[in-house]
Amino acid sequence: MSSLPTVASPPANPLRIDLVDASLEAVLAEPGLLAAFTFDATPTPRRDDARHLRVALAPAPGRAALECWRVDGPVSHGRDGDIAWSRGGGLQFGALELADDGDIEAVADAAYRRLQQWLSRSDHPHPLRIWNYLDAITEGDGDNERYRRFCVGRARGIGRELAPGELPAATAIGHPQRSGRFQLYWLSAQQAGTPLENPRQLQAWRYPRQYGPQPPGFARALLPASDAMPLLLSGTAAVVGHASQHGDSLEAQLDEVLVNLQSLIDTARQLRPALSAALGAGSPLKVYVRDAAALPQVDALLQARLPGVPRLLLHGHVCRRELAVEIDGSHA
Ligand code: 3EB
Repeated sequence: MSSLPTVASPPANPLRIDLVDASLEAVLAEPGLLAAFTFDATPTPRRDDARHLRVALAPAPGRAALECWRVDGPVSHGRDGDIAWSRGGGLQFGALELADDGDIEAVADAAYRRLQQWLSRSDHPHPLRIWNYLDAITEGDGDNERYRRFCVGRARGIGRELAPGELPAATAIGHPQRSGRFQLYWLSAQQAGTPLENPRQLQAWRYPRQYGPQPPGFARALLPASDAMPLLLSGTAAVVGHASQHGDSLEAQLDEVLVNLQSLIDTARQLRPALSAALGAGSPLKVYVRDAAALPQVDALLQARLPGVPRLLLHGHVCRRELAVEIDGSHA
């Protein structure tokens, strides 16, 4: 019996996501820099480099906050009307910000219509990961709550029902301070990935009517086609089944979130056993905390639970009033 030689081919879609302590100017000078994010409560939009996005969320005091996405270059970038984009390594970053005059349903409809149109004409047509940041996310009662209106507009803008196998991973978080803007950004790829669900949670697209007329269309995580890319974790809160847990305890919510994240890693490892078995140095997390005064407590709890895991703490509102904390990130 002769053994076949193994051919080492370069990874098709390598992406590295890191939280770094560096200057924005230094990272924008790197040839393989796909996107850089800074976090700042009241940023003014800047138009000097399409790869730089200022997210309107304040970081925990005293923390330098810079998130970088890097590919094996080269990267090109530019603007196409209201969309800022960059592409390289089989991946594409895009960002769209629309003025939000208060009708978030109409704003989300317009934004997703534009996104769908843009992706459909793109050679990177598969959205892997989408972030949504909007003002006053839990303002309004019942079906008039802005997050629920956002879900209605998002679904209408997409214009067709997505099959479970095409759902991207996503985050939807509220700006604690009114910015007057809806911020939407995404990572898309030439190759589609595999959306994953969490066995501890009901699929969000199957949420019952009590959460609004339009269930949110996202997958709990997404495994990109290339095994050189990390698992992409959606915004994860203390939801089990469809119900919020531990409304009276931030600490218990945080622990439930960590169980949910571990469950997603376990699920992903059934498909990709080479993924690390637990959150670690290759798992940068963004931690959204509703109450700014609780940021030091959450920081201390995470330092104790996950000392080696890079984290960025942000003041952000979760889309259900009773939820105090949500975490998203990636896992290599
Ligand atoms: C949840 O589990 C929390 O509407 O795109 C998390 C991630 C949440 C994405 C979205 C909402 C979204 O339902 C909320």
